[in-house]
Amino acid sequence: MASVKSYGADDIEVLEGLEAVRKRPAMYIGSTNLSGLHHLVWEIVDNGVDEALNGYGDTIAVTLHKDGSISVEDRGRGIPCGIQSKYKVPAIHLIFSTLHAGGKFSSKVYSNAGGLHGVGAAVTNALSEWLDVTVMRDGKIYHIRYEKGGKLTEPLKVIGDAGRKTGTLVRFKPDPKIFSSVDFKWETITRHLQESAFLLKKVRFIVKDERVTPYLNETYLYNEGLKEYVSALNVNKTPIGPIVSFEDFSNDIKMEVAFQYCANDYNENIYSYANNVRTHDGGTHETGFKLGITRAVNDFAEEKDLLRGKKLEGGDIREGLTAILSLKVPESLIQYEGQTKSKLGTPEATALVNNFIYTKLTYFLNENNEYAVNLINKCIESQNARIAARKAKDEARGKKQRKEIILSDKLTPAQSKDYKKNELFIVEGESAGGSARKGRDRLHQAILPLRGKPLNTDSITMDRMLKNEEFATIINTIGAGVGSEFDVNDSRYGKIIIMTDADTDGAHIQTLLLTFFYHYMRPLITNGMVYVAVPPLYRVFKEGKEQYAWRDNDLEEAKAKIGRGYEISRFKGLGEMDASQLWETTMNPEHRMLVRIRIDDPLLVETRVAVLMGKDASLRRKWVEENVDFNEKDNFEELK
Ligand code: 28G
Repeated sequence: MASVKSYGADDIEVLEGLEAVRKRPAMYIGSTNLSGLHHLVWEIVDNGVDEALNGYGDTIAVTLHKDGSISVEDRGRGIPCGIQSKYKVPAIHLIFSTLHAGGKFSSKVYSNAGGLHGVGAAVTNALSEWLDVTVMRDGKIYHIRYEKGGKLTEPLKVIGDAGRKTGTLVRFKPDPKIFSSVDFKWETITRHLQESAFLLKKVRFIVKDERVTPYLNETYLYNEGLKEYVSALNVNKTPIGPIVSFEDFSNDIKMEVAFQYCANDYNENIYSYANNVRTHDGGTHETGFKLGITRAVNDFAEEKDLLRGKKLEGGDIREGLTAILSLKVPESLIQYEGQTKSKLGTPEATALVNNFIYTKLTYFLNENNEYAVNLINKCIESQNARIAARKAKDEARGKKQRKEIILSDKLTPAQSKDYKKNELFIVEGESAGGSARKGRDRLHQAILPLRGKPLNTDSITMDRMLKNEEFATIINTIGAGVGSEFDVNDSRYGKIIIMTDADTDGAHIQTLLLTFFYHYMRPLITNGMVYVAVPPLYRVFKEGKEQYAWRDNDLEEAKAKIGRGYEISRFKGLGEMDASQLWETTMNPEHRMLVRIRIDDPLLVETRVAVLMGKDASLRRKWVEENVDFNEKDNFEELK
């Protein structure tokens, strides 16, 4: 069949562009670890999503193949394959071989601004062993192929008849020379696509994993969008009232919000987005949202005479709130604060969202009086709790002394009063607790052993949790309050380190503790103060010499270091290590490995709870294997 012209001098220039990407990949995709690897996928998916957003095609399908490649398919118009007039090469070739192709050639107003940098399909090509594109368009099937970091090996060619079908299929295999791991993570990909599906209602996302038997298969399609997102986030909670949603369009900015209140939740759970990218650190739109909601509730409550003078604070109104705020801002207006795209800076967003929420919520409260009165009573309860806590604290300060807390006799405290430097080890089992006590750094490390499994705090009230001895001890030990009264500045420890066996029971205990911290001391997590200690799996030794291995990869290295005639012991639990081994391998800041607990993905936290609390141990193991990535060096850096 007909080949579509060969390429001229421009092509060489183009290849030099991709060389730059291969030389400094992190500049384009943030890193060359798992996060960077998945970035390659988001770049391609985002193009398909853009096409769907423009109204062409309503399905995006992602498949993980056995050979380590991944394919993404859409049913849009198909990437244009004609010769581009300026560069005299097919448009499709420009898209896959020039940087910034997306911005330069497109005239679209809103863009699904992709991952961290939104750099386009050429970056994916540059960092792939090979990349194939098949396009159905104008009744034809076109194909083009690149190898070894974006070198054109099969020029654009018509390979068949498409009939009336249209769409684009991109399949690529990431280059193992670039990435520390080329193992795509099912969990990472499904969570990302599910998040996209919530934000882009009515677009169907299909994901398939052919690497495992039987194949894994998931479809995400949400006709109600953000409402369903809120509903998924609140699955394990006790909702008060319905999920409410508003949308509006003003000054070229599209604003959407969905929210719901829950009982027994002392946190505010606000997740904001700009052009379908999570704005982790909020920004002008989130500020506007908070202002609007505070104003609407206070004005309404005042008008109905429900407040007796004292106004509600924003925090009183946001306690127990789950909200998704999503803005579509035209490219010309979008601004971010700081280096990353995690904080929206667009100034006009504050007033726009403030007025949007104020107007819609005021109307809603007036139309739903019973809901409104309930909500305001809940806010007043939060307000009373806050005032009482503040008063107690002021009194304690007035006495000019830190309240001497009677510490549990289970705790072995640290000697130092330098709270920021102190570390609290919460240890699985009395016997490991004993070794930890003997082996620790007395100055800065405190040990709190746990007996058995902690209570699951996911679906119980705070009152019940407080009656639990184990948690009462933890709260008392940390000394910074609990729930809405928790104040991270009062924490007696700079690091809270969970130390369990490296098995499923250990993972379960970790989750139960993390669930507790997530619900009742969330600032500890958002401030990066909660860690999981990773004990080694193996000891490789020969008379006088020993090496530890934390993962299977390390084992080979350890064997090599010890040399011939080594012996290996496998640690099944912390209890098998004596005090000095435990210190050396797991507690000593010089050698230990810690995983800092982050909550990047709200849904992941909620589903993790569901998966890990469930009865299915294999699901649990799979989750731990996928999400606690022992190959991710960045999990461990600066975490000594
Ligand atoms: C399957 C995985 C990834 C895509 C399209 C469709 C068009 C397109 C893509 O245009 C820029 C804009 C117009 C020349 C646009 C088709 C207009 C008309 C498109 C994808 C330059 C590129 N017909 N579908 N790009 N054009 N899907 N999926 O990448 O002026 S990328």
